[in-house]
Amino acid sequence: DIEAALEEIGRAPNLERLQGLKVHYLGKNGQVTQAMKTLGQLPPEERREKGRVLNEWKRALELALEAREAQLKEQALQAQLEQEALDVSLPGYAFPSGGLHITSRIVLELVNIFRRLGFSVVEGPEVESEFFNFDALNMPEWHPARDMQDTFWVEFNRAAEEAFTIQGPFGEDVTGLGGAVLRTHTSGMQIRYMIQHTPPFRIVVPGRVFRYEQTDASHEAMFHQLEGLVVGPNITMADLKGAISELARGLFGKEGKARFQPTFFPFVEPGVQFAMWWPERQKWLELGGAGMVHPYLFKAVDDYRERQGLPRAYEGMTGWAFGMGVERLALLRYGIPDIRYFYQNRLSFLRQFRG
Ligand code: FA5
Repeated sequence: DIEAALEEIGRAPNLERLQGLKVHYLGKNGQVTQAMKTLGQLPPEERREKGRVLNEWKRALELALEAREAQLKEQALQAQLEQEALDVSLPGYAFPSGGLHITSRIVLELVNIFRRLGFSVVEGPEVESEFFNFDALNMPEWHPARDMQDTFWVEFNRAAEEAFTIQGPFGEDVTGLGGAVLRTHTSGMQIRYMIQHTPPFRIVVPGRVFRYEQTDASHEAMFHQLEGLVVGPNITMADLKGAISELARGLFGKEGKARFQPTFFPFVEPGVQFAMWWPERQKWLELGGAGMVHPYLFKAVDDYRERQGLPRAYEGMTGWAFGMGVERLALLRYGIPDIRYFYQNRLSFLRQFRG
């Protein structure tokens, strides 16, 4: 009964049921399909007449199925739209989001100032050979200046950590060059970089350093430094003053300026400590040490290069270097009362400096 079939299709409550009806009438074993298969057994007259009717039914059923399917889909869409309607007046959810640590932000700020001045940014290892951290920087074992940097010594359990080696600038094993330390400053990278490159160049080296300190409000056992190194044929102390002054302006605006006072580090001659003028508070901030690269370093670097089969590259060169405390700058600039807040990971502190 075609009328009943069409009506049933028109009332199909959902797509699943509609699919069932489609199979029932038009599927491989469906009623219409089956009926068409029997046509062959009829006499020609009847066959033509019945064939025409069956084809009409088939077409009618197909149209009805299509129409109902479109209807059902439209209904489903409407229902979905209603359900998912967006109430734009509802307050939103606050998603917890992370932020950069205050140290990372200051490091990025510093590094970006130097990038604008044409410096490259490089990093070095935190577990360092005694040779790069001290000896090559003109601080032999007996040198009193080693006391300035109370040191964490690292002892390898050779049996358990056979695989651990300290690698030199070319990946060579330098574990044998004295003991191993947690680097006490980023200055060791001066040596590593010079061995690996030929002047002229300008680099800054941000990094974590470690000292066996009695901690207090301005001293941590782990903190960060930014090292700078410029080497070339005619580099002078005036260039150093210029770069540090530019850093001061980058940090504190055009009223920023720098002050040098003589001091001693074994790896520079002459050596200075430098401070920056903080216009807002009208005071000087002591930030780090600097000076002209000591000729001893050039010699140590060239000797090392020669041992590696490389030509000497530093005769006739001059250069300057500086090293500054990253947390120290943050302490002063933000008026943070105690450096130990930095790494206690208290959110109440960290959130105040979220970037
Ligand atoms: C040095 O470490 C030298 N390598 C700096 C240098 C580099 C001089 C290149 C000349 C040429 P010093 O020990 O003074 O120097 O440390 C540099 C800065 O690190 C200090 O000015 C201070 O800002 C910071 N600093 C030192 N000790 C600590 C500490 N325990 N906690 C936090 N910051 C520190």
